[in-house]
Amino acid sequence: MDEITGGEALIRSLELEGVEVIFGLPGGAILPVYDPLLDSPIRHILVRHEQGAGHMAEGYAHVTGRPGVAMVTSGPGATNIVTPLCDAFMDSIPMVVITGQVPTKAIGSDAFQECDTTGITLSVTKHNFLVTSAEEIPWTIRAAFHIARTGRPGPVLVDVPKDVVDPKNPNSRMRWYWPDEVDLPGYKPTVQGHPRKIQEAAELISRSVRPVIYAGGGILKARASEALLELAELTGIPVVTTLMARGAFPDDHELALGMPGMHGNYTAVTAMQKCDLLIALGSRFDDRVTGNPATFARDAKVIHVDIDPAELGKVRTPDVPIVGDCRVVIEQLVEAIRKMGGRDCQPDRSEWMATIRDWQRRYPLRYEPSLPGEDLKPQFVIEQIRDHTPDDTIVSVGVGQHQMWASQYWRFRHPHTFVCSGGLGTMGFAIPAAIGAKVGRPDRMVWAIDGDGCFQMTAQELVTATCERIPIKVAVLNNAYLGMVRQWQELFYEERYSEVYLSPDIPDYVKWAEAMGCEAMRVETPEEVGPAIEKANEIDDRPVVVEFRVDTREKVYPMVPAGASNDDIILGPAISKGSEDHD
Ligand SMILES: Cc1ncc(C[n+]2csc(CCOP(=O)(O)OP(=O)(O)O)c2C)c(N)n1
Repeated sequence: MDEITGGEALIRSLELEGVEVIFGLPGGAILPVYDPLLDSPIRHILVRHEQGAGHMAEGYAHVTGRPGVAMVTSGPGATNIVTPLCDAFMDSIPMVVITGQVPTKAIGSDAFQECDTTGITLSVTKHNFLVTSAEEIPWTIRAAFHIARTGRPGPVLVDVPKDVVDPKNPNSRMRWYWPDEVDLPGYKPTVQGHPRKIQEAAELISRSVRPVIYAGGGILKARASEALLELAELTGIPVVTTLMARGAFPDDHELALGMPGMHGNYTAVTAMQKCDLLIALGSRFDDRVTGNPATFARDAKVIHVDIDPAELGKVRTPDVPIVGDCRVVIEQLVEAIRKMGGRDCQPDRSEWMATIRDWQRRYPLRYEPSLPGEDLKPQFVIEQIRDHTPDDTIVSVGVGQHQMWASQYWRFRHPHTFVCSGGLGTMGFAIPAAIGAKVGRPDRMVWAIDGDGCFQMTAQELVTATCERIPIKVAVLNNAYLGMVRQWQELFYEERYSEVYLSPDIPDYVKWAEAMGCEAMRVETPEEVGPAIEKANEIDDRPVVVEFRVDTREKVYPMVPAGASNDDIILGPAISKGSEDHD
């Protein structure tokens, strides 16, 4: 058995876990781990801010399904990554974060760059570890990856005091071993659905005349898109895909209803309100989806499938709760329904589908196109990017109006093509997440669609992208405002615009992007949009930033105001007008 240092053991453990890339930034406490990294085949991407490392790891995990890995130093390095940890926790993204810590003996002494990292991150990680000896390292890393990727995926943090990895310290010597498996008493995620519950669910489905499948992010996490398609087609039940599930079901499928929720389309929102059975698959009844829960889907019985038992009954008591992996449970359901006669055992739902088709016809998503000489419409820009890029392009977004328009106006045909901060709603997510996604899927085209406010939060990671030759494309929708906040002030604060105006010209986005090594363009008219996108698509040796000057006044519709009932959905002028045209 060879004797090695804790630092070497840590890197070797990551290699054995199949890690191909680490996003990070070194510092004093983590130096002894950065040193053996020089001798490892693992690629390291040096970020400009630790928040970037965390979101890159998330983007990587989102598109590959493998845990993203980030490594940072103690104190400020660790606190800078708390936001991505919380983001990953809320969106169930598998991630392993390694943080340096001051030497064991200095812990608790207010040492330089000490902070209580495990304390701070306790509530935003699925689990965290403070390593206390070098021997623990292989087991801890193995356990961290196991916890991050099994059950409900999530972020796991491993805090490593400097002495247990420092070659100059005798505490770091250890005999290398690699545990075959990790046994974690009390941690045994339930994967199979209970057969009796599966049967109950199958029977309920086969009795309902107005069912809707409410597909959540868990479908993507469980790699259950194919199973979902099979269930929907077998039963003929329409599917709504939440913000976190966009891409889990193809938008061009006849059973696709699109996104529900605060900015969902009328049909998706209303079908959920009026259904008699809600089949919730890996969805968490987020308040942005339910609106006021007391009035949400009043007549519906609920089947709720989730790998995390804590989700069942959290917001709405299900009639049939099923704990299990979404893919496995859906396959079980399909089998049970087939045994009962498959399509033949489903009741006649033609009236329900006719009602849905009528809503779709009367209330499609709609915006007023700009007249010649008017400012660009952000929705138009998104449609153009959509139409000028390959079908399987990965889109990442920030948070705000542009995020909602992207979800509404993109047409998703493939799973894992929409990378979005849904739970925490983190501005500054788009660019680092796009970088991580491109590292994970270098074969795919990756566009970040960002707001001008969000862009200013993490744009410096474009320096990372240039230096590392990661050719992402960025569309900045410059509306000169913190647009989503402006929208709320306009609708709910009598147009009293408090602290939401950003200058349209400062910074100069083109110059800024060029200074970071990117190709950059500014687009102001509809005619320029398509050619600029085509040009951006052709550049593959560095990142590209296209600034689109868009209409400041444009709002996201439909909208269910926060806390209101989904029955009170506001259509907005363009959609209302469109619906009258049909009458
Ligand atoms: C880190 C962070 N701070 C504040 C917010 C609150 N917030 C939500 S959307 C938004 C405005 C985003 O503006 P911009 O990036 O320009 O996008 P737009 O809405 O104009 O498309 C703000 C401030 C947030 N989500 N995240």
